[in-house]
This record gives sequence, structure tokens and C-alpha cells, in this order.
Amino acid sequence: MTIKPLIILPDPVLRVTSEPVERIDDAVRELAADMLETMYDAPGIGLAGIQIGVPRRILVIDLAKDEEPRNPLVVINPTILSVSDERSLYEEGCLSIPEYYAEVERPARLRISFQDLDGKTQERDADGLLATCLQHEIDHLNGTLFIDHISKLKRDMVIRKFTKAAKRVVA
Ligand code: GNR
Ligand code: NI
Repeated sequence: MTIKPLIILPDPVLRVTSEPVERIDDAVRELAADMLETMYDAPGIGLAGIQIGVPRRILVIDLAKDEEPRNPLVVINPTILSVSDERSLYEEGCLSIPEYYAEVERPARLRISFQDLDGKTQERDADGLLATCLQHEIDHLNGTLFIDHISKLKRDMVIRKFTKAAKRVVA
């Protein structure tokens, strides 16, 4: 298991559409383990493959609190089957946009189908923070970031700030 470097805004890799995981083999299980270790180290509650530069449709989530036992969820090739009309508002952050937070409105509940690490197809209903996190991660698989759901003014501001910061690092 390895902690991988995170891809940070405005890296264009974050805009890539990830491809399906074709075969759930040991390499995919190792990728999932690396993603979980990277997420726990950050620390974060979710991570998509593209955030460590792997353009595959895989995401990991763990919503367990610090004092609770770990509860990792690995989601491969997810499909959103349905979403609720009801919306919910959460203050979101992203490991690829460090220390920036903004409220995002999304469907409050959804039902997804996905493959697990054994290659078995599962269905799952989610609400609350899990629903928000799943949608945030599935967005990453499609090259979408949470700042795409806020006002253009705020989005342009944060992109400009991170673009300037990236230029300072190179200089
Ligand atoms: O760690 C994370 N916290 C978070 C908080 C609210 C809504 C979504 C998230 S996901 C984020 C980790 C991340 O960037 N996943 O892609
Ligand atoms: Ni994110």
C-alpha cells in the first residue's frame, strides 16, 4: 500500500473522463488499497481514481469518525439508477482544491448500482453525507468538480487563486 500524490487544481487531468474498470483483478485491488491509504492520510472522506492520476471509474469512501472503526466502501463502475426530487445543501470540500469550501445543492438521496472488489454487482440507497459524497466522487469520474456547481464568480475566483499558486511553485 502506497500513499500517492494528489492531483491539484488547475491540473487538466482533473477534467478527464475516466474509463470503466474492465477487469477486477489484483491490480485493481492494489489501486483501491492505495486510494484508501491516500484518503486516510490526507485525511478525507472520499477519493476518486483521477485524483491520484488514474483515469478509471473507481472511488473510495469512508465516513467513519476518528474514534470509530474504519468502514471503507469501494465503488467500481457506478451507475446512478435514480435520484430524489428532494435536494440537500452541504458544505463541500475537495482534496484536489485544498482549504476551499462552499455549499453545494444536490439530490438528497440516490440509488446506485456498482461492482465491488469481488466483481459482484451491488445496489445501494444513500442519503445524508453518503449521498453527497457519492455524487461528488461520481462527478470526478466525469471530470466534474464541486466548484462547477457554485456561481461562476466564485468558481473563477478559486480557479484564479489556484492557478496563481501553481505558477508560484514552478517559478
Ligand atoms: O474529504 C472530502 N470531504 C467532503 C466533504 C463534503 C462533501 C464531499 C467531500 S469529498 C472530500 C474528498 C474528495 O475530494 N473527494 O473527491
Ligand atoms: Ni473531490
